[in-house]
Amino acid sequence: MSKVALITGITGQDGAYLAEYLIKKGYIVHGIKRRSSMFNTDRIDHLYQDPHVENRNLILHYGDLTDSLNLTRIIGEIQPDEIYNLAAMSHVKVSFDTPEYTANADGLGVLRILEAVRLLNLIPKTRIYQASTSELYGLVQEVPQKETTPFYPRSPYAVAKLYGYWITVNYREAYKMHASNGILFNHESPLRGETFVTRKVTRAVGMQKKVYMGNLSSKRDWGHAKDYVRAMYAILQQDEPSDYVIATGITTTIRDFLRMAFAEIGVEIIFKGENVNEVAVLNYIDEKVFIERVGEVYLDNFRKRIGDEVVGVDPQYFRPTEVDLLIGDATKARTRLGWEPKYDLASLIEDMMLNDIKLMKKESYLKEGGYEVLNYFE
Ligand code: NDP
Ligand code: GDR
Repeated sequence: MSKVALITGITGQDGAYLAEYLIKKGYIVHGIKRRSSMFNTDRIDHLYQDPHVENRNLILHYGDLTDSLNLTRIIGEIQPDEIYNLAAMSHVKVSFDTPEYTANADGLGVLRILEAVRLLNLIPKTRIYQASTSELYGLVQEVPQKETTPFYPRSPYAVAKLYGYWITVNYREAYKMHASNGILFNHESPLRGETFVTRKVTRAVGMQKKVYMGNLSSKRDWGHAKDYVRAMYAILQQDEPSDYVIATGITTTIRDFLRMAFAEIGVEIIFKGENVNEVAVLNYIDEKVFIERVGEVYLDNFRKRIGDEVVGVDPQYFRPTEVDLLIGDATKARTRLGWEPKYDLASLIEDMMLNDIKLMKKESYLKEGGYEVLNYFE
């Protein structure tokens, strides 16, 4: 008998990787997707199966974390062995604009899942993974951050996630639920949403004449989402539920991420100025690397840009309260789960850049009716 998993947030970055990972392990995967006026399943279209296919291993349900009746019905119908609660309004900056909705989805949404499992008498059967976050550490009280580090959330998103974290712990202790938190540090991939900093940068490197950024000095511990979904699965395979930090243990500034992303196509940038007046100027092109990565056809136009400002700062991207430094200590995950990341930051950036270069070429090709566009990198 195949195990049955339910993934909320299956249309997101992590949901897509996790669905693929579980299907490969022989699971029947159910996912909750939101109704939208356009298709919103791009990330999982390669896994999609027509409802008329027999013995499907991917089944999607309409739903929303703000709708407890809907969640309870779905969980009751499918009786999952494992629930991965990944759905959330996951953008920290946007949570300052939509704080009430964020609290509802990211905070109370967790409670709705836990309560559904309890009311449906599924506690002995269903294990629950809650997508907690390094944002809980916020104004960090200890460096590096580990499971015992006190929390100090710094955004409506993080405060909502704090509720999600503690209600998961509370249900575990009160009702002996197999409910665990993965405290995951930032993880990225070619599937990362376009407005998170890493993807914004990897898309912009070739596409935009100048990209405007927020705080260039903040530091993040970035891993690859593919590695991090392996940890989610491992957490639910443990006999005892518990909470785990998942991180690489290396932290890097946004500024250095930009340098590394440009270097992927052989371009050196130099930062000048300070605060809102800081810019990065295109200083040098290693033509061999550029041709190898991007193609000779784009080189002439790119050469003309030497000396141009390619990065600027726009305060609209600053956050009212910022998280300056995150660096995680994943010793517990390493020792108990045997979890190790396979990607480092360089290989993560390479993966993202190769993918975005491919996308750019495809888009430029399509835009111009099938003719190669020489000015794409202008
Ligand atoms: P994404 O933003 O890529 O995906 C979020 C998913 O949640 C999407 O499927 C989205 O649907 C869905 N969703 C949003 N609101 C609701 C709602 N009200 N009801 C149902 N579904 C909803 O996030 P990630 O994949 O990057 O992250 C997964 C989880 O892990 C999130 O909870 C996030 O907060 C958390 N996390 C992420 C980290 C990271 O670095 N990526 C680190 C630590 C924690 P739609 O596609 O329709 O928008
Ligand atoms: P974060 O990710 O807030 O850590 O939350 P994000 O990539 O948005 O920001 C990381 C850091 O980069 C700085 N920054 C910018 N960020 C964005 N988005 N756009 C910019 O132009 C920009 N310039 C600088 C930010 O200020 C910040 O310091 C992510 C989400 O996936 C959460 O859901 C998850 O919980 C945490 O990671 C761990």
